[in-house]
Amino acid sequence: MDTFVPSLEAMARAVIAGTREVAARLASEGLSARLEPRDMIEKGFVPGIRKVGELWEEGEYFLPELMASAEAMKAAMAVLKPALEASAAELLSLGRVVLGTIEGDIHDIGKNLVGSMLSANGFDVIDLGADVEIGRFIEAAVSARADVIGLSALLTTTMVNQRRLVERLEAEGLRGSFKVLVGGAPVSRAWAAEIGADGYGENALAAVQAARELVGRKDGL
Ligand code: B1M
Repeated sequence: MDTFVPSLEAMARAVIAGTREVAARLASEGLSARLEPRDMIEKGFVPGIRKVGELWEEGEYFLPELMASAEAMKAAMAVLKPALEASAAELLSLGRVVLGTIEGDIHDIGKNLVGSMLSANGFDVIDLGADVEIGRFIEAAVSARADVIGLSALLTTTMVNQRRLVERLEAEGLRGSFKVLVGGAPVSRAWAAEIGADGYGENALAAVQAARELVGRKDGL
């Protein structure tokens, strides 16, 4: 019997429609059909949630639709994450990243994607979740002897907390102990430079590339 191969467009549509069961089923059918988890995420589910953002900006979608779509995206990610991580299981750890969405900000879809991609590429990721207090990032980084602190921010009102974390590291004499990687929709390379962060990732793959460079630099390579 032929294996059913779900389309990337159907994945995007499931997120736009906010149907979590359909999104999870398509992800699982995609795995059975040996589609690459990375392709399903980047070419299927992510374009869906981006479209949702446009519909929200155009006033077509309201908070309930936004939340349903976010849940559908998460349901698909929950199915795909183990497969992404399994492909990294044989890699030696490249370094340890303490990751989270910054204080005041509950958006976690992009952060989760960054975490999954980092894990899939051989980083040890300690995910603190969303709306994480600045002090908690620092405590976790110290106790885990992290190489990188990764900060996601989706709001113009919360990206300023990325700067506060860098300042706090300086005040506590810890600035040299960790590399700070920042990202999120309102964040730019210019912002990263302005606040004295060490790295910036425009998307999840760029975050992996930046983290690699940061770990390499730290070892003096
Ligand atoms: Co919110 N929201 N939201 N929201 N939401 C945005 C961000 C917004 C741009 C929508 C808009 O108005 N156009 C807007 C922010 C405006 C601004 O600040 N300029 C907004 C707003 C206003 C709000 C509320 C204030 C709404 C309200 O309550 N009135 C509220 C905030 C609550 C809070 O945080 N305190 C809110 C709430 C929500 C939901 C809960 C409904 C839901 C989040 C669910 C969840 O995450 N669990 C939600 C959603 C889904 C969005 C949009 C539609 C989509 C965000 C998303 O998941 N994108 C968003 C509109 C948009 O972005 N166009 C919007 C997909 C994701 C894969 O992309 O997160 O950008 P992204 O991550 C990318 C890159 O940015 C990068 O890599 C990722 C993968 O490619 N990246 C990193 C991210 N983190 C990184 C870290 C790195 C490196 C790269 O290094 C560590």
